[in-house]
Amino acid sequence: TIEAVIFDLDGVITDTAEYHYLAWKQLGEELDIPFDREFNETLKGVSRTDSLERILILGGKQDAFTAQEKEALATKKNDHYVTLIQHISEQDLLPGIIAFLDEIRATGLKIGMASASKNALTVVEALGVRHYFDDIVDAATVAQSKPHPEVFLRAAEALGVAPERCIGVEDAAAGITAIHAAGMYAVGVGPETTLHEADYRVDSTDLLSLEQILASR
Ligand code: B16
Ligand code: MG
Repeated sequence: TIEAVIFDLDGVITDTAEYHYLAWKQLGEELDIPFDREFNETLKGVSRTDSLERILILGGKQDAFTAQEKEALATKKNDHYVTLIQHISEQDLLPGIIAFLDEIRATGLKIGMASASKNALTVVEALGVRHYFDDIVDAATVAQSKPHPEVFLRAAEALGVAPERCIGVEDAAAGITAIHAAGMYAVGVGPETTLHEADYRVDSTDLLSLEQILASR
């Protein structure tokens, strides 16, 4: 029996990807490494340090900076990102998310979060949905990035629910891999092309229904 649903944040509850994109793009321009939205897709669900590394590799500059300089660059991106997310409100919730959270609550399941973002708590509070979550794992304390299962396993542990009794909801391919590696049932939100490994998939968040997910198992 399923006892908990664990959510990814960016791309499932809200679309912070656009703000991450704007912040990385500005840093990329300063470093003379321009990139487009298509490249930005490869940064979804990827941690801050790993995202910077991918951008530097794109520009052939992975060896141009010391570890300390890279840390300063990542901080610069984050400062800009934090400024951009100041404006987040309930308006930024993806369609159908409140109804889905209410349905899960009404069924008596626990709700957790497995986000790679160190800003997850700030974003969830700004969206006005903090009260739905029984626990939110601080990504700052997670060592391994998705596709590694660590963040999902930590989320299940925090809820006190065995991984095989959890459903994970993700929009990124690396996230689906992480959910499976954690031994959970994977629900994908997005196109078949990227999420073909999901156990159950919907095109968009407004189509998420716990009843249908449970029936698909
Ligand atoms: P931060 P998720 C991920 O969030 C984003 O998809 C990814 O683009 C971002 O780099 C990562 O969080 C880290 O975010 O810099 O705020 O710690 O999809 O795992 O909710
Ligand atoms: Mg995501």
